[in-house]
Amino acid sequence: MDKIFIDKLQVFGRHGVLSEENSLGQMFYISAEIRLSLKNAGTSDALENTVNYSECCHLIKDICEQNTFKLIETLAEKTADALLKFSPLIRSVRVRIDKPSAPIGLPLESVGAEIERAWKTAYIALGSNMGDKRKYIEDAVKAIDADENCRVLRVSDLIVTTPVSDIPQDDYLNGCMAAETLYTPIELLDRLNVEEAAADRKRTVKWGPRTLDLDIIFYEDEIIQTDRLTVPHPLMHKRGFVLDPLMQIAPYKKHPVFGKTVSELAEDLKKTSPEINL
Ligand code: A4P
Ligand code: MG
Repeated sequence: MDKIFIDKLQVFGRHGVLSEENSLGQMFYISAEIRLSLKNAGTSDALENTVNYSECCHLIKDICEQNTFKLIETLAEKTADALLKFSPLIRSVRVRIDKPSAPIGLPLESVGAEIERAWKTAYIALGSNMGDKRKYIEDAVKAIDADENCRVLRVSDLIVTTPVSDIPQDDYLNGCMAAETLYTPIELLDRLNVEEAAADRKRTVKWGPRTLDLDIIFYEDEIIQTDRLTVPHPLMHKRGFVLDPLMQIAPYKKHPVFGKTVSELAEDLKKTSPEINL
């Protein structure tokens, strides 16, 4: 991808584990690659179609000068985070911190840290079958969109579905949303759990009725299996209440394990379970 680059911006800072580093300070060299499409800027010759590298340099300088971190990792993380939020045009960043005068007592040119961070796209299933179902879902979507680490891209219609469960319960309202996020998958799950808790979600019985259920269906093309999180969601391909709304916003999104698009998975489900209304 195209990029704006900043090479070894020199900034005085007081970052370090040793107290002398915090009191005396030293010079840091900060480099950044800011990835975005430069096509529109190149064809229009208009500054509003790109990011102003001077502003980015000042942003980097302010973060370095106005904070005292123990670790250059933290300085890199804060810098990457600020750059990613600086303009919606920016897709990803690489940040490198060089600390050539680090108190090591050995001859070296530089030590440092380099990180890469990016906006990631996640698909999240939305469900509710208690109380004011629509309000629970809409409030959660609004709260996620208001989070500075998330941007809601698309939301499907909310559809009424029959419960898939042995436990008798009310009909569901289901939907799906696509969002860009700076959260890792587990951070995103934690963030969704906060919204479920805010909706007073009680986890008493599995597949029981709930005020709000927010499940991660896809996170980029990542395949994750941990105690707390399985992505893609392990049952999504068997669930009309997920595939139906997901079809509206991402019919061509490919399942990274099955290698099939959402619309192909919906076709398969229709064949194996014709009773499901897709
Ligand atoms: N977890 C693991 N992977 C994920 C993931 N990708 N996204 C863990 C979210 N959570 C994930 O979830 C149980 C545990 O799954 C969590 O602790 C989390 O760490 P939960 O939300 O507490 O329980 P759940 O929702 O009952 O379980 P599950 O397996 O997510 O079930 P589903 O698929 O959500 O099914 N019928 C209709 N018509 N519409 C519905 O929305 N929903 C369910 C619940 C049943 N029947 C339904 C509907
Ligand atoms: Mg769930």
